[in-house]
Amino acid sequence: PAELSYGDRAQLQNTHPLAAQLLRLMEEKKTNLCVSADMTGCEELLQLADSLGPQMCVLKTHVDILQDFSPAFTQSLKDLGLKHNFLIFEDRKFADIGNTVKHQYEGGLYQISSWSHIVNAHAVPGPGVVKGLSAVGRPLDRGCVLIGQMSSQGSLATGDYTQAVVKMAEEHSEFVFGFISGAKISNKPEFVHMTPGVQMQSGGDGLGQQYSSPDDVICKRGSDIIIVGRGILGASDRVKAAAEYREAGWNAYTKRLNTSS
Ligand code: UP6
Repeated sequence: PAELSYGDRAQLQNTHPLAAQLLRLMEEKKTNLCVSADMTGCEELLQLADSLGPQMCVLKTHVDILQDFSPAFTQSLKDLGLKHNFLIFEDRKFADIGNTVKHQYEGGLYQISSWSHIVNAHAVPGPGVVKGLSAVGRPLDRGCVLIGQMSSQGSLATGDYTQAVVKMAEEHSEFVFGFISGAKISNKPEFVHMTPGVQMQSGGDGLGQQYSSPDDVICKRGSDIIIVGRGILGASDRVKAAAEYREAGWNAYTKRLNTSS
């Protein structure tokens, strides 16, 4: 069957409202690039978000690596998200019992639920992790992606585990709208797949990371969003690099649409 466009999928009955917003903005901005803003300073991160804002659909953070975190930083980040029309994804990888993740999501120093549209979780603890996150996130119209596969060498998230993650997502689709995975792992078009471990050249980083190209990830393996960190952050001209990843990701998507019809 012909593949649905991002815009078509935004309109499906079963698409989570946040996924619909994301798919719509991807279609409008013509980008499936998520920038992984793995910086250690707030000002540097905000500058990056402002300069790359027009290129991306999602900005991904690791807020616990910032040396100078402050609540004012999250307000500025939210403002930039509105200015450039991107969503914010705190890559917290929650992996504890429901009651604990509830506190980790809502409270503490970072108050993640107050500024991050998207969070992710490991399915290892069982459905309680989703229920705990959902108790905080649903009233705020947030959404979650489950980690179905990982890009790192020797990952244990494979095979039956991955299938169990898909089932857990389907059973909690009021809050879970997609996956972190190397490939499309659910055939349901309302789910969004996001893939880290992307660079133009294949290879790795000496600490287990393994890279695939935008074309492999989006066109061959059927994922929806490329997550790129050092491929952009390590470039001498980050705006140019982001534009190149954006173009490569979008070309791979249009190629997939054209070959499926
Ligand atoms: N990430 C992975 N692989 C996964 C899940 N998450 O690399 O399976 C995250 C990392 C990092 C980013 O925590 O923030 O995606 C990848 O960065 P890179 O492009 O610089 O390798």
